[in-house]
Amino acid sequence: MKKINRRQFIALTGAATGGVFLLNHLWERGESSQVSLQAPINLPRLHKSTNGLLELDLEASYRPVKLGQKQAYLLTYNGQVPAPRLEVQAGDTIRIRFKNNLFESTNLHYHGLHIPVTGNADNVFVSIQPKETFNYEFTIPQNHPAGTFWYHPHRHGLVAEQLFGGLAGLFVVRGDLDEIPEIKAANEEFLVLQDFALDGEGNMISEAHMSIMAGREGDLLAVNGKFNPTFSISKNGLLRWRIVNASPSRFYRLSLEKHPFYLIATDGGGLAEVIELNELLLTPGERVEVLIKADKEPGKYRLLNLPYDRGGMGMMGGRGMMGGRGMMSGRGMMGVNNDAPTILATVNYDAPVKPVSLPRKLLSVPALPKHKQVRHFTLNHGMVPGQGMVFLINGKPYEPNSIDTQVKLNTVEDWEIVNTGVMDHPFHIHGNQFQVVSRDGKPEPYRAWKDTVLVQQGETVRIRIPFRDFAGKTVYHCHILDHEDLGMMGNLEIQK
Ligand SMILES: [Cu+2]
Repeated sequence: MKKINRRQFIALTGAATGGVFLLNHLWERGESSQVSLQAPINLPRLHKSTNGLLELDLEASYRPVKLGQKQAYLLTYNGQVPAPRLEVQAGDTIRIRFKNNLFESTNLHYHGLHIPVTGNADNVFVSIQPKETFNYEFTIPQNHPAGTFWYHPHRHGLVAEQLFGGLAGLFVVRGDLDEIPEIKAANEEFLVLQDFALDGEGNMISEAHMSIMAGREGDLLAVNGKFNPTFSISKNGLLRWRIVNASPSRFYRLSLEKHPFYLIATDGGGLAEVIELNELLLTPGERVEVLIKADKEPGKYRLLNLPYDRGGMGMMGGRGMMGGRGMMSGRGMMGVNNDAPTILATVNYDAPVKPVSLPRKLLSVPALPKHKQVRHFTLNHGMVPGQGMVFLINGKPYEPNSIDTQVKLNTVEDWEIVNTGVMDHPFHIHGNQFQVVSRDGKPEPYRAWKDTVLVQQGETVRIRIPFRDFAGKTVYHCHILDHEDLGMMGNLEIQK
């Protein structure tokens, strides 16, 4: 049993903001001068539905975990970072008995799933207090696309710190995409990309030391909780990677030495045909599925994360306090060098493999019917008296009790999202997948289902979104989760 002191407790609960009341309360009651860390637990890393049902207990708690060879003290689901993978099929019912053993309130968001946004389903307005349990229950629609989705906390004000603590796991819906012969034959691997900032003892570094305005980043880049893991390609010659960016702020610009990526799916599922790409830019929340062909000299090839400048705000910005190259450069506090590629993983094949073909056709991605309504959203930041720096949609910071956007169920709308600020903002909408129509007036080269789209500094992105099946209140927001916590979110009401 590890004991931590008050300073460490403040660091791990991020008590500088939302947790401060709870923290003082806890300490003042003198429950103990030390807060206990729970012992490691050993639970399944994969939960699959059987006979149409996936039932499990999920506990959020602060626990010791191994990150590679490093001892770390993180926020976990069932003691794991990343959290256990959940796998279901369309039509399945999911029951999660969720227990909050954190020191602050939390909840679960099922990112990308098309399920009810109300009640005990994908309801971000639920707030589960410490020691409370909550029973999530929902059914995946019969016509739900197969794809790579994920779950993470979405308690407004605490989202970034809880995700940065490690709370994220994959939620896979299996279906038609998995049955395409070439895809079925490929080695399937999952890559959960997370970054962490730890001190020498493995404790999370306090948010007071992070660049919250830019969006916190850590210098430790983990793939499935490991540093530079190796993925082998066996004789069948094809590797299928299902990748999620589960970092709160970090963008990943991925490149595999000497190998292109063959994109087969985006956030909401399969494409119509394979797209060849030399680089993949994955902003927080986004997922891709790619095939990799083992058609070069046998050997080891590095998966690199290349530099990417997502903008900044002068003093507070991404280039740091010291003009970009000093001790404080980068967005974390650990002197992240933004200019050098980082090795994330290694791909290995020992022997030559026989040439394999890629699938010629994937799935149908129908065009959406012409929009009835165009809405405009402007993303920026600003100062609000008493609140300091806030992030804004249409000039306003998030107001929990207001309805910012009302739409009608079973309609299709075009949303035009303009970024007038100096930082990139990945825009995420809950509950329904959309298609990107154009960027700065240039038509998107291929149709794909998305729930998160990057809107770069100065850019205008137009998306087309159908509101299907489920009425109720939900949200849209920037998926740099510090920006979301600092106001860049709006309430969306889908009316019957
Ligand atoms: Cu943002």
